[in-house]
Amino acid sequence: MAHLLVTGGAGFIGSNFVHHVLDHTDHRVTVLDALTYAGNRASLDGLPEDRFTFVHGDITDAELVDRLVADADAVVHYAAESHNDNSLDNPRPFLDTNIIGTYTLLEAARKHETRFHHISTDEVYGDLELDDPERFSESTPYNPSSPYSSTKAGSDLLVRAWVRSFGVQATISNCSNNYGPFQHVEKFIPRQITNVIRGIRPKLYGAGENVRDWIHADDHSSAVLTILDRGQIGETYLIGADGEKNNKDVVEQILTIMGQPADAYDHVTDRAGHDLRYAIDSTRLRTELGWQPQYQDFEAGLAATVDWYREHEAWWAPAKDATEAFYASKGQ
Ligand code: NAD
Ligand code: TDX
Repeated sequence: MAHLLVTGGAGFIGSNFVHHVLDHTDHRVTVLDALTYAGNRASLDGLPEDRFTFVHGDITDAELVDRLVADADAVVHYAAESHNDNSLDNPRPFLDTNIIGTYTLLEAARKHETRFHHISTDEVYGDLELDDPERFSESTPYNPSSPYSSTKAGSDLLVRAWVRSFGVQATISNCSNNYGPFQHVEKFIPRQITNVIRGIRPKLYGAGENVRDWIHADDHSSAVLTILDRGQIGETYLIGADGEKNNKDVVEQILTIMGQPADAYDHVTDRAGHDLRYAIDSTRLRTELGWQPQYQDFEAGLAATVDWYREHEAWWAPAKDATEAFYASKGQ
């Protein structure tokens, strides 16, 4: 039994991880989360009180972070500003949380010699042509496009430097696009599902040919637990489930699952600097650490996600109008 400090545990992937850990291990979990617009305390309702503690606070608060890291066996660092469109509108919070926040945690992990796992994204590698036979691997050079992905790339490099210069016991994972329950309505899949529920037509950026490599959030969680258990200190592991789909196909699948005509969506203004394609080669994680994804059927996972949003309107409704007003102001 170990005590994990999970930063950003009230967000989408962090909350899925906390549920996964409490369901599948006997670890104790403390969540540190600032409850920004993206954090939702309700995503952590009903967890066992003897194994779960919630701390409302900021990862840039060095004194608080020091106290919490001192008390943990390992830190799993999910907290971030995570949305590309927000980073194009106002980059500053991305620097504060993704760079200074990661630095603050690393300093505490260094001081207390605490095991550290850093959660990152495939977006640090930039993008691929649609017909490129190569996928991203651990040796792909960094080439981020957006303020979001450049601050994630910066945070990854800080972790590598703290491993090499100070001997911090850290691992890094870079994962592809996640879907599943508890994802904020600003993101592509929940935005379109909740649009259809509200009678709004889905909005596709540009022609919709951009490809994302989808993985269920629960598979991301099992991969992170595997790396925590068996990952080699100082190493990076790419997490992906061979789920490449273009955005147009995903919107059409959502409409079909929800009983609407497959062409009942609008094309809207494209994202500035929009990455064309992400694709992950997760061979290393599978062969060296023996991890396998469980959700191999994207359509079934998507249908379950549609059901979740239909059944949890009280969870997402408070954020919906403000999110759509933001997009409307950008012509999106
Ligand atoms: P999210 O935006 O849903 O959640 C982020 C959480 O961090 C929120 O609960 C928020 O309140 C918290 N937070 C933000 N700033 C904070 C601060 N300064 N101090 C404390 N807490 C703070 O994000 P997500 O989609 O769950 O992503 C989680 C992590 O996974 C991020 O590091 C992201 O880069 C990475 N990632 C995401 C995806 C994806 O598809 N969403 C894919 C690969 C990697
Ligand atoms: O309304 C939309 N219409 C649309 O066509 C939205 C919100 C998005 N899109 C497109 C843009 C992308 O090509 O859908 C794709 C997915 O968009 P997002 O959900 O914003 O995700 P993305 O930009 O790919 O980044 C996500 O995956 C990697 C997460 O937000 C990041 O945190 C993670 O690092």
